[in-house]
Amino acid sequence: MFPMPLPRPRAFSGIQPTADSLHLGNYLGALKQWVELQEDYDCVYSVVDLHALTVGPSPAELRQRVRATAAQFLAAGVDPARSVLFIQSEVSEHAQLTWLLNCLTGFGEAGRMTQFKDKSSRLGEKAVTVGLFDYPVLMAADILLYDAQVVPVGEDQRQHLELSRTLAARLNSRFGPGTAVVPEPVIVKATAKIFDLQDPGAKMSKTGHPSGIIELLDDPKTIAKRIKTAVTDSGSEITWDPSVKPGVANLLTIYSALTDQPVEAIVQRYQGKLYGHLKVDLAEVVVESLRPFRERTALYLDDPGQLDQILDQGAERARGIAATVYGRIAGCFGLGRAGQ
Ligand code: AQP
Repeated sequence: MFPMPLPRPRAFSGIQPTADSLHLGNYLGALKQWVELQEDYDCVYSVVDLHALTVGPSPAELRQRVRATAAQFLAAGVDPARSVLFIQSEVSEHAQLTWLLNCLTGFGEAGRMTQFKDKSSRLGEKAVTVGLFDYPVLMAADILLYDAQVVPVGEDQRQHLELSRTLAARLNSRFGPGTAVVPEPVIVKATAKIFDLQDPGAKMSKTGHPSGIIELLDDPKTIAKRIKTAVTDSGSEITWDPSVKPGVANLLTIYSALTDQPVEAIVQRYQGKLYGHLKVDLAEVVVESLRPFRERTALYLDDPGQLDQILDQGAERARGIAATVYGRIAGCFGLGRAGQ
């Protein structure tokens, strides 16, 4: 007799299909950790298309981006044999649990989310929807629905994750321990925030200015141009000093994360050299790191049958977990005639 393997702890995360290509911030801040966590966790990863509706994409655009985002997860190394990969809207419990959590979330509590404040001030009052306001509650539902112990995200999601933790704790205090699992963030400090190449004070973002972003599916010429025209700082010496030289620090962070070399070793190698040297070499590093990624993404997109099969299987596995957890939580609220 072989001993039964212990169940592995669960990880959950998602990325919105809000662009044709993910960017280097999404990769280094989140996806890279997703792939590594597969070694030790039971991972559930989602293309969170319901979240993407908060920015009003056209139906054709959304459909295309959902497929492209799933293909990029696979190309980055999400392994469907080990992890659940699915599309959020194909599991109806996400919307159902959101409603239950809405009824536990204070209006003021949701209104304090800085990402909502930033996005709503950019969009203007007329374009802001209740959906955008409710985004963090939907995110809490995503996480709690899988009893996730850990959630790998970038720094920008820390506050949203704190709300998920608060809501899980509230469920437990109202209905008893074990109603929900309180999730922990996994935020890798070094790459928690990759900055815009033209504005090193702002995070690299899908909705940022194109010249400040490196898209994972960009062609080599565009990548090289973006890096060579990245804003650097006064002076010419290559040193690690994020507060005085945020532009150079951002380039060093990217270099270090993609080559798995410590920043200090890179700085040491560029003693006496100019920013231009660093940019030329970094352009090469990024182009060569992303080349296989781009090729693998194209293979998945060229075989829609295979992609559909992976997503169908993922949805089925996700539904199995979500239905059980939703049933448990909904019953606590008094929903369902069979409960006590
Ligand atoms: N610049 C970044 N540095 C590190 N991590 C980042 N993430 C996003 N930008 C950076 C992480 O990527 C994951 C996916 O994000 P998302 O698509 O769900 O939403 P987002 O955080 O709003 O990402 P974007 O790309 O910046 O989109 P927009 O422009 O729509 O706001 C998350 O884990 C996030 O932390």
